[in-house]
Amino acid sequence: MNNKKKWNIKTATKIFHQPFFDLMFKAQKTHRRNFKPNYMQVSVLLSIKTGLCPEDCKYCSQSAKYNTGLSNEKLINLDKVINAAKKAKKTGATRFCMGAAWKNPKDRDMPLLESMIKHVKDLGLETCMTLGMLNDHQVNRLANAGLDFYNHNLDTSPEYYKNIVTTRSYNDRLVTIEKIRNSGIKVCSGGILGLGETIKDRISLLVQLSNLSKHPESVPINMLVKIKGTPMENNTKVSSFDFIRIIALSRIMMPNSFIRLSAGREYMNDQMQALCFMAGANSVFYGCKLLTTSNPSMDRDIRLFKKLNLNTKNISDIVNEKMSNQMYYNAAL
Ligand code: SAM
Ligand code: DTB
Ligand code: SF4
Repeated sequence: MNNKKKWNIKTATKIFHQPFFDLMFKAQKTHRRNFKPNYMQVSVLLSIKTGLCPEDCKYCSQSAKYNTGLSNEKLINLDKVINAAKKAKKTGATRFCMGAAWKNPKDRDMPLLESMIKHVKDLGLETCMTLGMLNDHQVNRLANAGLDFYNHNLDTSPEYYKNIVTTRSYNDRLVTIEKIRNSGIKVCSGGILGLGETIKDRISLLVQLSNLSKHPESVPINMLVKIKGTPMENNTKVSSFDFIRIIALSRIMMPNSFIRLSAGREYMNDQMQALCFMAGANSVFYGCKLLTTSNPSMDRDIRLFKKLNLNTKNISDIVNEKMSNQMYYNAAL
């Protein structure tokens, strides 16, 4: 990851527009050189503080600027987090991601956040948090508590960003990502497709991500989930093939990163998801809820993983022919 190639829009655009099967072949070859081809990393997501966010991200159900009908919730207590993490562990997830609708955490919240990290790690899960912008002191505290990953997305190109968020700048995001990188916490950073951006903006986002000081270990690619009440509620749907091409290009540009097929999977059929996996996506959020919106049910995902013979680290231990759906659900609940 350190001897990485420097990417520019011209070269990346040429690859993006290759004939579809040539692009898929190149992405699959890159994937097989760097990863086990039939392995899927699974993370479970939990919202630890919901709604009333002071930022104005035009796609988000949680911004206080839009009337989305969301029920807001203050920072939840430790027991709720531990219980959710135990359930996640039972279902075979290997990483537990905790998200808060904040511009930045307050110092008074840090002790609770640190306890959440410690307790979740004690269950044998990797930890990830996404809490907004961080100062140096906060990054160090999270690193010392043992946080494994921090999610902080660039979302779109630097050129298009001001059309999506006005309460912070692209540079603010880059600064926080660099702080995380320097602290030793692994970086999770990606974007969303469907914000009204052009293909060039999507490629420019990947150029930004691939030219960070080190590639993010994890790159979530979200498909916009249209939220009623936000300025993006009537956005045009992204073409499926353009979406798959962006996954393939992400794999080629960041060959060692886990590419996560993130929000929007609920609206993708099995064939679309399989093409995304073939293009190099090797990570998903698992469980019927993302932060505030829904995700495919676990049994739908298990059926899909079985059809594709995909292994997750633990799921193959609990999902086998002898286990009835009811037993599986009991384990998952
Ligand atoms: N508040 C923190 C922040 O913005 O960094 C963390 C949570 S935020 C919900 C994490 C990411 O989820 C966003 O950067 C965005 O990429 C994605 N996201 C949020 N709402 C979405 C939506 N409606 N559709 C698709 N992705 C979404
Ligand atoms: C990311 O890129 N996608 C996740 C995670 N990082 C935190 C969040 C998706 C949120 C989808 C909308 C919702 O459920 O509110
Ligand atoms: Fe707040 Fe994050 Fe939603 Fe933006 S994406 S409004 S920062 S919760």
